[in-house]
Amino acid sequence: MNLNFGFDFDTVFTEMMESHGLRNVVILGHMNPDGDAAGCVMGLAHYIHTNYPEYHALPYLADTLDKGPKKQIGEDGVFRPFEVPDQAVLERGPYGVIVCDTATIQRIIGREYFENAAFSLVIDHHASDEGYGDVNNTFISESCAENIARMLSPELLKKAAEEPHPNAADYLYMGILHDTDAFARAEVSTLRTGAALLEAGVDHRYVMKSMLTQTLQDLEKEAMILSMAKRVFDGKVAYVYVDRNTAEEKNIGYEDIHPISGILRDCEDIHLGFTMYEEAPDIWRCSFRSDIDWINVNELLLPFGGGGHAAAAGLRKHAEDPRGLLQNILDDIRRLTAV
Ligand SMILES: [Mn+2]
Repeated sequence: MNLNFGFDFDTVFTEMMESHGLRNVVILGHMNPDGDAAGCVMGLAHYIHTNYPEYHALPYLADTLDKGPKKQIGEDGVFRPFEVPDQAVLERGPYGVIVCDTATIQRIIGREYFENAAFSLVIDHHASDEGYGDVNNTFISESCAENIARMLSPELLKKAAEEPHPNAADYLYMGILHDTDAFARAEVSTLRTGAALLEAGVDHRYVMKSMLTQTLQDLEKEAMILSMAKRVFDGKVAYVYVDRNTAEEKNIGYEDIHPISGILRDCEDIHLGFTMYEEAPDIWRCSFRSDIDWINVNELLLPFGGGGHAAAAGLRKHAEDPRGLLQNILDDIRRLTAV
């Protein structure tokens, strides 16, 4: 079965390394990495480590990573991606960089490594990707890990899947699980790629452990936050607004807020769920999840300086008048949907 879509990672990668005389490659993802970003970075690092021993892969991730993926990476027998890449290695000469799952240069964690690289390869799945990098392969899909799994050599991926868990195949499968909510959102290609990874040796139950991380206390906090939801436009839209005072008083961190917009959107009677969270004084992080045929949230947020995917997008904004920002967003929702 050929799952490739015309971009052959092995050819592009070896050409990038050989034509620039590179031996080291730094692999990066986006800030506050989710399972997909982490799965892509770690999956590629293991794939290169197993199949290209002549090259040195240096994965680097922010340690503000979600709890489940962080646990899986804690079991990694090869890489310590939360430590900055070995300077001694990088100072030996020019190196290449691969950036995964990151739509804009601004969102790269380890941006200085991207800027100082001799060559950059960007692999992404966001509609809002800027098209940066020397080679940019952006293909809109449910998860970046699916794109990567499809552009790798099936034989070499199989070989990498024979390594102890967690290996390249486990990590790519983890990326797909996290960005599709365990295949709740999937195209034919998503299920085919998942099946190919399982056939290569991924243990579904093992990787699922990176999804199931909530304690009873987490659920109780989630219920408390959900009880703060306001509904507008006949209840079709629901949002949670948390300013600094509320966050401190109720001990609500960004990791608590992060899943809320998706939970709201997944309600049968809600088409759009979003959250506004004051991360630092006047700095607002907003997360939007929608039914794709009701509103495109990438389009909604572009005028505000945010973006992402049609059904999942975000905005981080300095706002001295957050209530005004909220009102502007609600006005645009009305304009785009005629509610
Ligand atoms: Mn992603």
